[in-house]
Amino acid sequence: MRTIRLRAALPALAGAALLTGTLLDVPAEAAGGVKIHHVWFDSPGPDNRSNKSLNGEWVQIRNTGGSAVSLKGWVLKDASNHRYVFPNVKIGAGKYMKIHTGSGKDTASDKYQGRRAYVWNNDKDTATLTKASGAKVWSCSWTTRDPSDKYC
Ligand SMILES: [Ca+2]
Repeated sequence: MRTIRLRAALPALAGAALLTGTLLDVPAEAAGGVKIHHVWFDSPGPDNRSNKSLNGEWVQIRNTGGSAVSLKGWVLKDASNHRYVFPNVKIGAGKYMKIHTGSGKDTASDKYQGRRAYVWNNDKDTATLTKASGAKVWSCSWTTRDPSDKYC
């Protein structure tokens, strides 16, 4: 009897496991994907607005998902709504991308806002990443309690 019961129970268990797996996959997918990983809000050295100093200020995003994500039209903005709109680019699975404040030549891993002034406040600010639709993807805040950078 015990064997029969076990055999009868196995398909039910397998079904439960499949169902659980399906239910768990939804939040797992939502949690995976693109996030703000690291913000260097206080560039090294004096804030002299040199291009090097401006580029020492950046936000690094990371794609924790298993497939490339198009960032076309996505927006990275500060608390004062200074916006950087992503061009038609993708971030590969598992890849990192830094968005620098100053000017430079965009590469797969480094993008440049082309600004002549700082964006990310050294005392406190919030970096927010949204999709083109405006849907919030991630936000990261810091204060003077944080050093010159913040892992999000
Ligand atoms: Ca700054």
